[in-house]
Amino acid sequence: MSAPPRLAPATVERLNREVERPGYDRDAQGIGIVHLGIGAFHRAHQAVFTDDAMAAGDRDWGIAGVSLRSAAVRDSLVPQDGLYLLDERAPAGDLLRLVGAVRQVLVAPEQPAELTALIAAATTRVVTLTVTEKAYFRSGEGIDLTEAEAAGNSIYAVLARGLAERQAQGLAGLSLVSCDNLANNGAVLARGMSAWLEKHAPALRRWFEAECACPATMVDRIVPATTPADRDRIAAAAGVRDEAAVVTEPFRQWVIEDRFAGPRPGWEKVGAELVADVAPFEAAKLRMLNGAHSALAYLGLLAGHRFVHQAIADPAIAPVVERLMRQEAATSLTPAPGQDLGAYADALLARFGNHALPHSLAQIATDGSQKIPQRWLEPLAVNAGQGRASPATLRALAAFLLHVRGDGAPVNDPMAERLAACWAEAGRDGIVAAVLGPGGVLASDWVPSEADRRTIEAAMRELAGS
Ligand code: CS2
Repeated sequence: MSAPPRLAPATVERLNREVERPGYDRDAQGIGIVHLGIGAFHRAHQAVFTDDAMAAGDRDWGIAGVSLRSAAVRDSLVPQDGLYLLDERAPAGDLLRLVGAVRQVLVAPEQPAELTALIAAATTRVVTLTVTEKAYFRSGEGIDLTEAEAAGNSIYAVLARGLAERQAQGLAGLSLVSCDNLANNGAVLARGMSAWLEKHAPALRRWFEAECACPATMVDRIVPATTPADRDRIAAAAGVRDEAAVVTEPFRQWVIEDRFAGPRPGWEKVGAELVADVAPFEAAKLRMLNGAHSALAYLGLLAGHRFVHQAIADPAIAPVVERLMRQEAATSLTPAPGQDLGAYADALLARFGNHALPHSLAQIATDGSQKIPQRWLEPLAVNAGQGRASPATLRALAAFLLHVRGDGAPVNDPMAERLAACWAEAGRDGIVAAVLGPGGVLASDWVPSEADRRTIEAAMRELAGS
């Protein structure tokens, strides 16, 4: 049998019949959204909601996707004219669909002028972002301008160039929609943008604050990195070869603050929830889902597991993760009316157990220093303030500290060197204070008590087997 042809508009007719197709005339749609950070998560989440919104009748919300650094996604998507397959994997079977929403892909360092022109186009009304936690350069309540400036194509520099052009042309402002896993992601982006503009273009800062909006969002869909084996399996099932295919779970959720600067796709017609206040949903997701994920990652890697579904099946790990979700994360939250945190924990456990979707623990363990503050340290501070112990979260912290010492998988973290230096200087007796104490690398509102320090040290001894 000959190899399947490469996915492209001309080969769409070769797709097997069961693959779902975009329910709209793709060639008739203009671009309305610029997306920064066109990785797998965006392609499995916001692009799918937008694809559905266009199928439901909304027009001209095609997406121009931007990579801030690497050319890999552009190189896989452009030969396919932006088309890719989404493989929704469940124990009961797979659902394959072709997504048509992405119309253009750019690499920021290679095409700065085109990127500015796209952000400044009159037809662009929304910019969405999935750039990961570290790309915001958070520092306390603000941003670290020096670090952001050193980064070259930071989100702030890229957006500022496009916004300046819009202002110069007398165009309307934009809605800038952060879809990263940060508490108050809209406010983080707005504050960072204001700080950047205050230094680099003060008049543009006033225009930005008056004309643009940064709604907060909670995004949720588990999207493991696509593997070569996934691409082979999808080619066999679809009948065409897709170098940009994405694998995910059936579940998806998007809660969006209903505060836009102008028009937006009708995402609420296709399952998104437009609400006045995202905070209770964002906090529950960060502390329960992502908090449990990070605990599974560090405890699981130390125990020799590779995937989430294996770690959650380990009788030494599952009770810790359940306790973290139900008795530590959930107790730190103030649920919105109707928000059932017990049912949420049940649903999360079922999603973690999806063995049809192997989700690498090493992927989740990446950038822990950027994730742990909102996932673990904020709930620890709330619980400590209310006199509640958090032994499961402390055990997870012990596993994180061992991980950054190098006990398990390779450490992939912008603070890896600083954390390794803490271990070298402080050793096991001083590591808790050096990382988590006042002035420590991850200093936060939560200051470990003496009892917390002893609990973490005992857990480290136990987990390291010494
Ligand atoms: C994960 C998230 O890699 C991680 O840190 O916890 O990417 C998680 O899979 C998503 O937030 C789920 O919506």
